[in-house]
Amino acid sequence: MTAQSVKTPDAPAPAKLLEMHRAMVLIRRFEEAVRVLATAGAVPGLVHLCAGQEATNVGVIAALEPRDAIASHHRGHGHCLARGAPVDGLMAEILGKETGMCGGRSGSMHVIDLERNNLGTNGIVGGGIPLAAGAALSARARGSDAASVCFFGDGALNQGLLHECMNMAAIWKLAVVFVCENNGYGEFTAIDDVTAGPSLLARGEVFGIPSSMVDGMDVRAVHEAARGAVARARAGQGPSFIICNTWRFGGHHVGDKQDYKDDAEARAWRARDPILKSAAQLQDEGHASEADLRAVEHEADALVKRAVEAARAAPEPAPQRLLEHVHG
Ligand SMILES: Cc1ncc(C[n+]2csc(CCOP(=O)(O)OP(=O)(O)O)c2C)c(N)n1
Repeated sequence: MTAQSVKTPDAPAPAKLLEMHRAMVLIRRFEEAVRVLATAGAVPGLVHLCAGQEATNVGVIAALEPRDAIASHHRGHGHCLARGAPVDGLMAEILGKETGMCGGRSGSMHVIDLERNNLGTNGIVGGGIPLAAGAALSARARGSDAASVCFFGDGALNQGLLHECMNMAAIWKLAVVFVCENNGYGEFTAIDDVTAGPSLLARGEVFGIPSSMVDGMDVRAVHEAARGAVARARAGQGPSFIICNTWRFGGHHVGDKQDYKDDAEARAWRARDPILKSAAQLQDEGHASEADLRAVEHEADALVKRAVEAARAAPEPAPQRLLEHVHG
């Protein structure tokens, strides 16, 4: 079977499009609440928000089955939510509370949700890449057709880990989808200032990995690319590389003043808000009325409000239990 002969599954039905929209709205509202909490000093440590990047989170994860694995990065709340993490548990985890998904031990950057095959958010740039490659190798050994996805930022394009894992995944035809969420910056530095070579896609092409670039502000475009890549992975055709061009609406972390960003460019990206685009498409196509879309927002607001209240009221892990789960 050639790489071209795997058919991309059919386009999503209206119910799925609405589900993807709902997931993006939930992420946006969740991140806004985290921003407010972090600004008020309620979140221990640095927190990196993914508002603006919802289409890349949701478009890819909506192409997966429960048996597939994901590995996220430091800007990973959206991946967790898109994968079905409980809103209450995630919020409490970010606030370091005992009721959090990981008992308040992981915080924002190391949330692990094995129940949903989420190998975790990750504070190491590129750290999720070998985890996803390992999950694909494990699936092969178990005779499963499960695929795995690693998400990473453009900053990871220059990490040795990526190149090593791409090479190995290509040689062994591992069922991995490498997803770069290219938001143009690594911390406070524009990607063009630190990235050599004529083309970002060449990072995958040099290993013979089918590589494509999509509009990361368009959930449907991302979803289509991901469906194709997952289909290839399941068919035993090996890895794919997708670069989603996107934009983080906020700073590198909450509190970053973003002096390094050009205002006009930021405005232009904001005008391409993936949620506004999805809402307009759903309305134009008659899949959702304005009232339906409003209801989606209210539902997200209610979930997030409840999660914030519960997380704020929850206890911190008791000091005498802090050494639980520590191995060594
Ligand atoms: C191996 C490693 N090097 C450096 C850092 C410090 N660091 C944290 S986030 C970051 C930038 C990452 O940029 P990118 O991958 O583009 O993701 P973005 O923050 O833009 O989403 C850096 C350098 C780190 N956490 N891990």
